[in-house]
Amino acid sequence: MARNKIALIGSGMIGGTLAHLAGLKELGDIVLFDIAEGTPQGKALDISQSAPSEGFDSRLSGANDYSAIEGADVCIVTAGVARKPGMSRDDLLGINLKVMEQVGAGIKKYAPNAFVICITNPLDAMVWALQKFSGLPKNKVVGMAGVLDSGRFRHFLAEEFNVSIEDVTAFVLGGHGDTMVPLARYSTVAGIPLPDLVKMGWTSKDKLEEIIQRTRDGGAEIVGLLKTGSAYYAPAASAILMAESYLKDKKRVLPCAAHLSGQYGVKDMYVGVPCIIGEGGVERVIEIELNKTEQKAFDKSVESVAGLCEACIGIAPNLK
Ligand code: A3D
Repeated sequence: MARNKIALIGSGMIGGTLAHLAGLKELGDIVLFDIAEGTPQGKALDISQSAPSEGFDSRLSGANDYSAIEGADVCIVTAGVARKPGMSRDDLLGINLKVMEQVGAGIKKYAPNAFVICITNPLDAMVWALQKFSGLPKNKVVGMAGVLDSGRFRHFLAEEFNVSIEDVTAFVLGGHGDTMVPLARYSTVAGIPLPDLVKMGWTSKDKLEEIIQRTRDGGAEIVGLLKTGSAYYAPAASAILMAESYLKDKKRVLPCAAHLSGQYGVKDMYVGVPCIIGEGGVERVIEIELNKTEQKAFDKSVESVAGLCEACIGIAPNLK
């Protein structure tokens, strides 16, 4: 049986971490691609040399030519520029849109049957542009953000309640970061919703608000600490979870930036919603009923994503 092939487009901080995790989990053979000469080759060699200690048999290689990704089952895209202190995700739009055009052409030519996970920021607009540039089916192109945002939320909640991270679930909707919509009533500790935990005196409403705001600002907090780049361990782990669900047809229910064609009243945009990820890619978008406050926050988030897509069309009119 042939091994799966995983192509990592962009071999920077997240790309390298993705390669390491994909190797550790033996998800398949791994190709690192980048325009920077030597970077993907160097990382592939370094990680290959960790295999004897870790005991994995994935084959890793690095390349500067798109032909190396030929026949990939999964492509994870991190190519582009990351945030520096003081930059918003949206500041990256112009530069990274051009990168998505090249990446989309490369995937279209060499890996048209792949499941594509985009991580490049500003996420919701870049994944939308990448689907259009690549021409791949909409259910096979998805953005990673919700798994990371909900992961951050879960981490802060587990700390607040002093319980295992495994027993904390979190539900987030909407765009990545600032306009993320956490749904407290669907976020739980072992099935007990957060509003009930407030009633039970486990935390206060104010503290919960503080945690939600810290989750929204989670990326900026790390950018501020690192000073030279943005988060990479948790973003990589989040995308690997999505890739694994596809490759193993696990049908995990994960919050992803998925293409909406009417769900939640949104048409032809990528927004964070709960999805089932299996062998068919995004097999189902789960539509839940929102209350008034949640709907308002979701609409605001959609509005901000729409603004980014408009800005993309301003730069690349062929996206329309
Ligand atoms: P970084 O370490 O700079 O890696 C980016 C890599 O892309 C570099 O190695 C570049 O050489 C390469 N690159 C640049 N242009 C091209 C091109 N045209 N073709 C191929 N490769 C190219 O960044 P990173 O790995 O830390 O972050 C990558 C992206 O992920 C950035 O846009 C971040 O903003 C984004 N990011 C998203 C999240 C989400 O949750 C959505 C979280 C963290 C980072």
